[in-house]
Amino acid sequence: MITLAIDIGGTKLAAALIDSRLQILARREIPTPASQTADALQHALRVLVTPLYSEAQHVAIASTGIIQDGVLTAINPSNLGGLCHFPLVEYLSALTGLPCVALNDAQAAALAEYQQVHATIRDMVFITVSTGVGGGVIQNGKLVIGSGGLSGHCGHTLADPNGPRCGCGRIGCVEAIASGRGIAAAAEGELAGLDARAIFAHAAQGQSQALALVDRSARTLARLIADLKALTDCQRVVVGGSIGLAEGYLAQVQQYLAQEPAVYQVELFSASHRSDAGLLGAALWAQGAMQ
Ligand code: ADP
Ligand code: BMX
Ligand code: ZN
Repeated sequence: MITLAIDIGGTKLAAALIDSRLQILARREIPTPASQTADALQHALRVLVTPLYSEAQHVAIASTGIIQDGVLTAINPSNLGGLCHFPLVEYLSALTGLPCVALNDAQAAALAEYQQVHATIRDMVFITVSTGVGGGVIQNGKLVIGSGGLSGHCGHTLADPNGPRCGCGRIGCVEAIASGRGIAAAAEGELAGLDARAIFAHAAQGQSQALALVDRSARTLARLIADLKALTDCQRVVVGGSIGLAEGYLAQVQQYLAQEPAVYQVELFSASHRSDAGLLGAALWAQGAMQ
């Protein structure tokens, strides 16, 4: 059984053919279109999956946004160029003629990462620090999705009541500060207009504003992790996304977490599947291995 797995993020769209042993047989990636229109996303998805889907027997989608009944509803539409709503399953099943399932990207990544841990770990949280900040919670060995699909959306918990307004409408969300977009939005002067990847490159060169922006993200993430420990009693937190995986970032988060009282300490790990966690988690979800 071959799965066509698709990962829809705010910055990139990835697709892969994955076999029942969770081996990736082929993989493609293109940028996410920065357009408010569903047409632009439809076109990009068509370009992405057309070379792959004839080899697959079903489709599994991990996508940014709240995913319910196969439909994407953005909690932060600005991460998708203003797009609020997209019927993922309807569009991709019509395009490919294959059965199709969908879940949130961070929830999917949590499933894939949880499969890697020892059975003594029953409670785990996955956090992606990427275009946004997303999360997936495993409690008592099971992924928690919630009746509305909102469970784990920890990027929209409060980091700073005096902070910037988040695209979700709240003031001072973790995402507005710690995410790639949050880092880029706070850049001024010579860093203004750069994306987070470029800001990390400046930080690696020792540029002081860039170092401060990365530091602010890492400190905010550490506080979020302490909150998540208090909420879920997680035994492990796994961090992914291009920012979460960036050189030195998790070590910085760890340093800030170490400053919190002992009860908030939890083991931190980088996503073992790196940027494939969402794709593999979607495939696992579709194959029913964890349901
Ligand atoms: P998506 O949000 O589409 O899942 P990513 O996980 O790649 O995609 O996250 C995209 C964000 O990560 C963007 O803000 C981008 O600028 C930033 N980014 C990409 N590569 C790096 C890198 N090597 N170091 C730091 N930030 C990066
Ligand atoms: C946002 C939200 C989450 C998502 C998270 C990470 C939207 C469109 N997305 O908080 O559902 O899990 O970003 O998404 O509202 P990514 O695009 O950074 O991977
Ligand atoms: Zn928010």
